[in-house]
Amino acid sequence: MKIPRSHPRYDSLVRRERLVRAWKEGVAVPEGLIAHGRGEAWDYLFGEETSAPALVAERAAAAHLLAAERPVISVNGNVAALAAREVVQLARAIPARIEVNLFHRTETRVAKIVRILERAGARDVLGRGPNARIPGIESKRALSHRDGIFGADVVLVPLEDGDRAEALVRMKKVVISVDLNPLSRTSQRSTIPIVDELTRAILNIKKFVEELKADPPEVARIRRAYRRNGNLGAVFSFLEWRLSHLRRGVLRGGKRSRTPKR
Ligand code: PTJ
Repeated sequence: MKIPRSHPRYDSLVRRERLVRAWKEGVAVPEGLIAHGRGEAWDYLFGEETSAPALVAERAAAAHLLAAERPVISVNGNVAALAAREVVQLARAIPARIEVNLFHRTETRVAKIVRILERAGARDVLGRGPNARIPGIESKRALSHRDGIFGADVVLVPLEDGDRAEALVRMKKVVISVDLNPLSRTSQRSTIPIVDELTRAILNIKKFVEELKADPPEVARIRRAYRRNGNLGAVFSFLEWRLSHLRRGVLRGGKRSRTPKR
């Protein structure tokens, strides 16, 4: 489908089309479309823009990824559909390894996603032939690589399920999640929850990685200063502010800035 550039919600519609195409090609699962809808609903409430608290978390994530000894980025079907190129560029900037890790795992899907990442410029993508299991997970998400997620000290897990986020935290890893739902188990359990849309979050983290690369004292300062509970609290305060702002706008029948555009 051709989406006119002038459409007020162009970016959101493009993301939808990408996911539908990925589903048709067997890259994303139908459950991924449902997950995306849930994410969209939250993004609508946030005004489809990165909030100030999300930026703070993204900067902290960049600092942790730069300070890591074995940083790894986990990729699933939705992430490959929406942000393959951005993930590969981020991995290169850090530098970090990429591992394909799926909830609805089939070897065919793993191979397809590895190919997408390779076409986007990645090398040595992990995922095929896993050689370790994350303890305490029943699902196929437990399958992992010693050189990848299993052995990592810092893991970026966009669009995660709560079980694995929890299991990775139990393994004493720094778990950075990207999930628009601040109430999800993933956001509640991860070390650095980023409540922002996937593509925006990855681009912002990359920008911060590039800025901070030459400034190790600032990297150390950011890591010391970041407080997850305070940050998540600020996300909820922002939501409260947004809702009261929207309520006033709706009751006045007036402008509702930065949201519902249709
Ligand atoms: O490719 P697979 O087999 O690994 O499966 C991937 C899905 C996404 C189906 C799987 O990980 C899953 O079931 O995820 P959940 O438990 O539904 O969680 C997905 C979370 O991501 C939800 O809390 C959504 O709000 C959030 N989300 C969805 N789309 C986005 C998002 N967050 C940020 N950006 C998005 N674009």
